[in-house]
Amino acid sequence: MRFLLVNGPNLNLLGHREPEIYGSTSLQFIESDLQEKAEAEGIHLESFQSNFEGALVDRIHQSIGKVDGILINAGAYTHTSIALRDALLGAGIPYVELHLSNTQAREQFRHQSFLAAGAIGVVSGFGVNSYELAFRGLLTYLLAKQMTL
Ligand code: CA2
Repeated sequence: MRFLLVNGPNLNLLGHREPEIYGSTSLQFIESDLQEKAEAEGIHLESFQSNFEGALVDRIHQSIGKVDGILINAGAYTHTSIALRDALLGAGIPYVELHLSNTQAREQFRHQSFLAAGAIGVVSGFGVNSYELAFRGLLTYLLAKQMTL
């Protein structure tokens, strides 16, 4: 199976700025660590980060027919982007929304997600572990689906 990990705006700053909020682990480390864990499960994982909404939409379109599942931390676009929601639903690829922080415990404007309703599930609030938890959730979901085919 093939998975795509998508990270949205400002997540390239992880580990370099505001470690008291977002921790001290870099995105590069998160990506390579998850790639190793995916490989151990026989999953090919590709990663993509952009600060541009349209680039994220394009990357999701490019994955149609090429990946089996998507892990997405859309950053602030989670709370604003109907374009990303339409791209994910239009692609028809099962996806898990994930966040480092517990968005429900933060400002009111972070409580709304345009992506959550179409997702298999949402993982939020476990820091960098949210990435692995989301990966395990997606994998378990897709393996269970394969068994029923
Ligand atoms: O908790 C998450 O993973 C978020 O997706 C992070 C977004 C935020 O807008 C969402 O509401 C929740 C912000 C990412 C900003 O990342 C930074 C990392 C280091 C320094 C500054 C920003």
